[in-house]
Amino acid sequence: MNNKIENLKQAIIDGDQDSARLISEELLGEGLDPLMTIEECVYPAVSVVGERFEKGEYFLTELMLSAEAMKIAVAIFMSKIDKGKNGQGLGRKGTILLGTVKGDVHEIGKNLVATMLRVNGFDVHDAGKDVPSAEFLKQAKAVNADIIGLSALMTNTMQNQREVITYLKENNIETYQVIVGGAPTSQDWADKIEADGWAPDAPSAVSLAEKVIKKE
Ligand code: B1M
Repeated sequence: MNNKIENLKQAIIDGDQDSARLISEELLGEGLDPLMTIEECVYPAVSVVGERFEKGEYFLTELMLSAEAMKIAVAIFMSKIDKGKNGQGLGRKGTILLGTVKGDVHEIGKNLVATMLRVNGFDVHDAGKDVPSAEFLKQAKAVNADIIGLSALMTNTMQNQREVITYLKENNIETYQVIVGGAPTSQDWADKIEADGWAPDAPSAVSLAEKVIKKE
C-alpha cells in the first residue's frame, strides 16, 4: 500500500491536523482517486479512533482532534470530487433536504453523502446537524424537496429518525420520500420505522435516491 495512505491514516488517528492536510494534498497531487482514498484511509482510521474511544483509551479531546483531522482530509478529497464531476451536464434529478437528526452533531458522513448526491445530479440542501424534527418539515417545504434524508450516528439519536417519520405521518404529510442512514442504522431499522429507503454509505445513497425518486 502507498506509504502516504498509511501516514494519513496515522495522522488522523493521532489527530495531527497539519500532517493530515499536507498528506491529503500530496495524495491528490499524485492523482489518487479521492473516493477510494477516503475508503482505504479515512474509514480504517475512523474505526481505530472509534474503538479506542469505546475502550476508554481515547477521551473526548482525542476524539475531537481526530475528528478535525478527518474533516480536513475528507474536505480536501471532497473538493476534488466536486470539481471533478460538477458541471458535466448531469441535469437535475431532484431535490433533497439532508440533515443529521436532533441530538446528534456527527456530520462528516452526512457531508460526504451530500457531496456524492450533488455530483450525481441532485440539488442538495444541507439542513445541518442536531436538527429538530419539525425543522425538517419546515425546510423541506421551503426548498420544495422530493426527498428528506436523515443521518444518525448514535443508537439513541437514530430514534429521532423515527420521530421525523411519525411527525410527517401524524400530520398526514405524504409529500416527501424519507431515506435514512448512518452507522447504527440498517435495512431492518428502516423497515421498522417505515422509511422509504436505507443506504449503508455515500455511493449507495445515490442509487437509493435515484430509485426512491422514481418511486420504484
Ligand atoms: Co462520536 N460517537 N460522539 N464524535 N464518533 C461515535 C458515533 C461512536 C460510535 C464512538 C464509539 O463509542 N465507538 C459513539 C456512539 C455510540 C452509540 O451509538 N451509542 C460516539 C459518541 C458516544 C459520541 C459522544 C456522545 C461522545 C461524548 O460526548 N461523550 C459525542 C456525541 C455528541 C452528539 O452528537 N450529541 C460525540 C462527539 C463526536 C465528535 C464531535 C468528537 C466527532 C464528530 C465530529 C463531526 O462530525 N463534526 C465524533 C466522531 C468523529 C465519531 C467517530 C469516531 C467517527 C464518526 C465519523 O465521522 N465517521 C464515531 C466512531 C465510528 O464511527 N467508528 C463516533 C466517518 C463517516 C464518513 O462515516 O458517519 O458512518 P459515517 O457516515 C457514512 C455512513 O454511515 C453513511 O454514509 C457515510 C459515508 O459513507 N451515512 C448515510 C451516514 N449518514 C447517512 C445518511 C444517508 C445514507 C447514508 O441517507 C440519508
